[in-house]
Amino acid sequence: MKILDYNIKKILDSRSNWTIELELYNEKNIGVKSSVPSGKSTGKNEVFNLDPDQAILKAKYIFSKIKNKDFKSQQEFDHFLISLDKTVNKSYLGGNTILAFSYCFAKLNAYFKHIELYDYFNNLVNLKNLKIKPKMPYLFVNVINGGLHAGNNLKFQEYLIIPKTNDILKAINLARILYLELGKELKKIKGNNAINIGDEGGYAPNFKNDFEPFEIISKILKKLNLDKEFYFGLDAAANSINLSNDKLEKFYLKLIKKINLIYLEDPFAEEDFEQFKKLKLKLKNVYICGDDLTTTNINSFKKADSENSINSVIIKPNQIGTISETIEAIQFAKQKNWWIIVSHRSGETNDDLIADLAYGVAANGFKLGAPARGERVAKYNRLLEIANQ
Ligand code: 2PG
Ligand code: MG
Repeated sequence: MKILDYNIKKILDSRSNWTIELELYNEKNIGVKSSVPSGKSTGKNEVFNLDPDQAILKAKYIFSKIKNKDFKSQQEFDHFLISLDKTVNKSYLGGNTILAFSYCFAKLNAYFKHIELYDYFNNLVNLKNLKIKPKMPYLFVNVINGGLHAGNNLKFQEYLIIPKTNDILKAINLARILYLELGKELKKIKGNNAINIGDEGGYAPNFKNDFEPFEIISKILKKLNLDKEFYFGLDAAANSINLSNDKLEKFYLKLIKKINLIYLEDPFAEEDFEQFKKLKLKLKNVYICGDDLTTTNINSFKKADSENSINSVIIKPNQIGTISETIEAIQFAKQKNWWIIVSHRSGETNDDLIADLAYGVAANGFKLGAPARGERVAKYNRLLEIANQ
């Protein structure tokens, strides 16, 4: 497939920061569009993103190098971009610029092949010894925001509810029922301001302590007779928390006695592979997940594997900058039998590509924010569209 033309412009993301939106056209003048998100609690090994004005200049350069070239595969295209950049963290062309091209190439190539984007990802992820069929993930729904994503007193970043079904219509319905009831309850017990929301659409009032959000949620679920329908998860994002490992661990152990917590993301600081391992050995029934620890980077995945630190991993394409490297990381994780959680970023756009990724690679989970706000709902609605086909 040959690239014939491009167009790039600045658009707003969900935090009112500028980001980039790229259009790419092939030789048949078919065009696709992609935009890139951005994180706030970022891992130190993530790719480097350029300021959007600079990214636009670099896009012009990239286009001059790819124009009329015939690319046979996603890998060939992505590796060409990586070879143009030449840096370890994609700082010359910008992780964001490269990702926008990689996303567009995937959409264009799927279109060119007359297949759905999720099937395109499914073809990429399958290997001789790895046969995966597309499958709906469990939804990891953020209903209360804290940490860097909110202006409240919660230390921990994301209080997650996980409907126990991957029937997507049922899962979304359970999520929205809880979300709406939680809003009413918070307003009742904490006043009108309690339903102000954080970056990912979760409510963000002050709480008595860091357990209270789950206590309130559990109470509501009991009242609705839905307490058997959900698991719970927490993205601690501990890198941004000023607490000793001892205190963090005590909190997690106490929390597990109170609720059915099956998922714990970034429980310790981003380089503490050893501490992750200790907790994983202690908590046999909890998925201990790396995010800032592993940054969708296969080298960090290998380190986490050799140190026995995790049994679950977050996948965010914009941590690493290309589809091909994202797929490589997923393949590694699948071969280790880790739980794979495809995830949005806290600063999002309406691009719904990651929904196709989550379904196409049969991710175990999909972390996609609250079932409210356009940039989050775009991903929920894409899953509904896929389910309806
Ligand atoms: C996380 C993410 C997304 P950010 O820590 O998992 O929820 O936050 O995009 O700010 O890194
Ligand atoms: Mg995280």
